[in-house]
Amino acid sequence: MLNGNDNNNKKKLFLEQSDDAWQFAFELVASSKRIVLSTHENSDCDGLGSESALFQVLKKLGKEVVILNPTKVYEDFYVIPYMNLAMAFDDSIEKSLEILQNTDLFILLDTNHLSRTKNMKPHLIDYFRSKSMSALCIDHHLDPEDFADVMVCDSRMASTGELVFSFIKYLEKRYLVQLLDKDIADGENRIAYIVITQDMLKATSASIFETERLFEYLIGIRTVLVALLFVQINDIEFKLSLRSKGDIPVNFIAKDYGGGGHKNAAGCKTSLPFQTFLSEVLASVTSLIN
Ligand SMILES: [Mn+2]
Repeated sequence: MLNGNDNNNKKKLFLEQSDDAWQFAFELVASSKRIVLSTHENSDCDGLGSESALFQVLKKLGKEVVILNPTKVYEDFYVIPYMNLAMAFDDSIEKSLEILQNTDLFILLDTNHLSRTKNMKPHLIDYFRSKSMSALCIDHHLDPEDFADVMVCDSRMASTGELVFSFIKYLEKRYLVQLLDKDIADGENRIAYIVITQDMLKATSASIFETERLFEYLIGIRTVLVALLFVQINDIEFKLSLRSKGDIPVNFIAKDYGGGGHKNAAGCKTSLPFQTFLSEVLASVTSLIN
């Protein structure tokens, strides 16, 4: 639900989460390089857990991310990953201001009132006014104050963590769609493939194991009959995983390269030049489904 109640119509306040809401939030993230995550003073598990999750995802997307809270994280919360890296504004005001000056996007979690950012508040207002940084607020409390460019404040949710989880799922989908736009292979979108290089794995600190999850999205596309995932495993070798729907026996293609598997799920490895391998496999899959 969109309540465009700002004069310049630029601020978006959503009182219920939706793809529409997350799309605006995604656009803020996509156009920002340096991001600060924050939550309310005397932070709790919901705010800190939300920071921890977003910190990890945004880092993987290549962003420079700093967790900067109004007050110190209580040491018992250091069990939440990366909370030992959290800075407290009150403990290092000069350094904090230096960071905020160079921030593109400020994400406030688990509160929808700037007064809960305590001593950071007047500085934040200045930065928002001068448009030196954008703001995104994700929260689940009632009566949001309309201060951020995009606010997703869904009070139906029991926690901010749930909202952050939905947002991360949305980010995953959006970033994958960007890949797919380039890589859907045949005119009728019956074959979809993704190529993951060593450089991509390094840039995102992702493991080969994590790439397997991409299949869910590829084979989940309505028109796709065969999904292929090419992963570069070292300087000379590529691994190919294949999935298919219905009666399409992709294990026959894997067999051609010394691999194997089941009718609907198979795999193989090759040290052929990648472009040769790709063309051969696409030709084989095309003849298999025709
Ligand atoms: Mn909460």
